[in-house]
Formats: sequence, C-alpha cells, structure tokens
Amino acid sequence: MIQLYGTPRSGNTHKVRMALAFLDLPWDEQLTDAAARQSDAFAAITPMRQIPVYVEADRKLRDSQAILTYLAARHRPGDWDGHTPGERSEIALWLSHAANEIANGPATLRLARQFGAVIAEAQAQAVTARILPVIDAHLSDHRWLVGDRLTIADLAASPYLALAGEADIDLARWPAIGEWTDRIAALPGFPAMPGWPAQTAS
Ligand SMILES: N[C@@H](CCC(=O)N[C@@H](CS)C(=O)NCC(=O)O)C(=O)O
Repeated sequence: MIQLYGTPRSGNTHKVRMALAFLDLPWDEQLTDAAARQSDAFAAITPMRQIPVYVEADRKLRDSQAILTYLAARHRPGDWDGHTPGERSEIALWLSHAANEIANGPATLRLARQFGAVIAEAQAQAVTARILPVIDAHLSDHRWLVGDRLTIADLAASPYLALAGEADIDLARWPAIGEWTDRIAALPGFPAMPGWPAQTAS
C-alpha cells in the first residue's frame, strides 16, 4: 500500500493526494505535523524533513513535483506528462512555476497568514503580483494549463492558487484562475481539501 506522509492543509501534499485519487490508487495517509517532521524517524525517511513523501515498497520519493512526475510516467504516460516535446516543455514550465513563483508568492503569504511564519512580505507580494496575471491571462483562453486535458501541470500549480483566499489574495481580480480551480474541484474523485472553494468532494 502506498504511504503518503503529509497533512490535510498542506497544498504540496494535496498535489499528490489529487493524483492518487484521480488515478484511483489506494493509499494510506501518515499524518506528519510540524512535531513529527522534527523526529529522527522522519529524518530517516527524508533528509529534508519536508512533506509530502511518497513511499511504496522500497521506493521513497520526496518533493511534490517529483512525485507527480513519477506517477504520471508510471500510470498516465503522455496523457499527464506530455505527448510531444512541446507539451513536455510546457509542463516543465508549470512545474517550475509551482516550485518557484507560486511557492514563493501565494504559498508563502498563506504560510504567514495561516501558520504565523515570518516571511519577507514585500518580496512574497512582488512575486505574487508578477505571477498571477501571467497565469490568469493564460487560463483566460485555455481550460487547462497544457493541452486540452488535465495534466500534472494543473495538479502542481493549482492548490496554492485555490487557497489564495487563505493568503488574503482576492481572486476576484483573477477570475480565470478561480474558474480553473473550480473546474479541478468538480472532477470526479476530487479529494476534499480544507480551504479550497467550490469543491464537490467525493
Ligand atoms: N519542494 C517541496 C516543498 C515541500 C514543502 O515546503 N513542504 C512543507 C509543507 S507544505 C514543509 O514540509 N514545510 C516544513 C519545512 O520546510 O520545514 C515540494 O514541492 O514538495
């Protein structure tokens, strides 16, 4: 059985949770809160002491983008990770935005608002102001980030944008982003995530 180390409010964990649910794979959740992440037992699982971690038999994977890449290659090759060199490049672009601008912008602002993290506020606001119009403009004439279907680009980029309200970001200014995260939440099998608006959790 797949073990997913994470927490219910971790957007990075939710990227993997969505993938497992949409793939209809059974998994167990290992609740790994801040205290558990400091334990020697967790350090033995990942030297980064970060969630999510994916464990299946003797395979141990960390980093949400890396785990999504693995799941796509194993279970939905082409469909989820790109059929052509152009699609693969576009997916890599969005995984990069997820791990860089989205993580350092909206996700960092949420960390401060929801969990009391001390952050470089102006820098996080600047990154957010730079990336949101780019994503919104792209989604204004695309239903999905890459191609005409869900890919791991959508899974990687969506949680911290859906959770923007928890970062005091008004998504009314970026309607295409909200419509897209609603679209993802309406997919059959979407797993519940606290704070993700308009979800029809199953
Ligand atoms: N690049 C990693 C980042 C993971 C990450 O930042 N996880 C957070 C929770 S969502 C965490 O474990 N924070 C605790 C820490 O960094 O010490 C990924 O995408 O999985």
